[in-house]
Amino acid sequence: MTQLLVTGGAGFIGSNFVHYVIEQTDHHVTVLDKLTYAGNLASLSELPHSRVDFVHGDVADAGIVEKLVASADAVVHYAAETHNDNSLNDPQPFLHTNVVGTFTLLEAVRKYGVRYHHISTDEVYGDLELDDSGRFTEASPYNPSSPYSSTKAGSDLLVRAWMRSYGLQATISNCSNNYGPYQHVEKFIPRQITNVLRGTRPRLYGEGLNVRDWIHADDHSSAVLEILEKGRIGETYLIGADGEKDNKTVVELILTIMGLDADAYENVPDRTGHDLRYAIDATKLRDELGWRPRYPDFEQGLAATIEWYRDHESWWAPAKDATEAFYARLGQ
Ligand code: NAD
Ligand code: TDX
Repeated sequence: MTQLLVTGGAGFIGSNFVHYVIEQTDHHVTVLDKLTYAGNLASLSELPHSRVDFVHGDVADAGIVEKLVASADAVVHYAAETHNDNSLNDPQPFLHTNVVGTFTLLEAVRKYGVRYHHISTDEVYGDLELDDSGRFTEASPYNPSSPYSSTKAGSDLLVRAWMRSYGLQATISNCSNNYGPYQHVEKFIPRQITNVLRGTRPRLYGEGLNVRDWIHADDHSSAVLEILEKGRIGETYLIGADGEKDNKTVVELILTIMGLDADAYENVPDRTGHDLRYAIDATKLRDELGWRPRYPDFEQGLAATIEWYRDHESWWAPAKDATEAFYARLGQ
């Protein structure tokens, strides 16, 4: 049996990964999570206690991290501050968790010689023009735009340097925008779904022409497990499922699926420095590891996600008022 240490396992993608690992393998998982506003223990509550341990702590706390890494066979590092709008408002926690937290983990992994997988984002590559037919590849230059993406880029570069300088047994993945259950209501898709459930109109930044490349969180999890098990040490893999959509189309789909007029949304002021388009070329992952997404149909996945939020109001309602108060202060 493999002992996995999953940081940030009470967050959106981390908790989906823990569910996936428990269903698909016989591994034991220890979750290390600080339970910031984005962490929610309820996302793990249905999992068997015999297979999942929870440790409340900061990934930048070397004492806790060393103890947990020493008894792990592999570490998958999801913990991060993740919301661009928050990073524009207050970048400090992004530096602490994304940069110092990753550094702390890398030092422990180096000390105990443990296999490490680093979770990152396509945002490290900056953005593409709307009329550009190109997509990001593993060879794209780093060019992050926001405090969030620059700290993620910094953490990736730390991993690369630790691999080269200290021979760390590591891999990196950079994934596109995820959707699915357990995503915080501050993020685009859950915000609009829960707005509609509350009788409020969805909020589209600017004209809604910006493009995101959507992937179901379960497809992200299957790719990460594949890389952990079969990926070549020292390599970076891009993860994406050919799910490009502009934001206006996504809002219109949500409204239509929920039985409202497609234009029943508000245009609000745009995000500062708003990245135009992200798009992933996942050829390396597909060709080398034979990975394929299991949820390639975005509309179907979106409809299932809407149902999940409809059925789990007790999961999201506690965060909704504070989130909307934050956006109201920004005029968004
Ligand atoms: P999230 O904000 O939902 O969850 C982050 C989790 O990390 C929370 O449980 C939080 O409590 C925990 N955390 C924060 N600071 C911590 C600290 N100092 N110590 C320990 N735990 C801490 O994030 P998410 O959307 O699930 O993203 C997870 C990872 O995936 C991040 O590294 C992010 O950069 C990456 N990623 C996200 C997306 C996306 O679309 N959401 C896409 C690509 C990559
Ligand atoms: O109310 C909104 N209205 C709106 O139009 C919100 C919250 C967002 N948007 C737009 C901004 C983006 O173009 O929707 C798009 C998606 O926004 P977010 O959900 O904030 O995601 P994004 O900024 O694209 O970043 C996400 O994907 C990459 C994650 O939050 C990151 O953690 C990940 O690295």
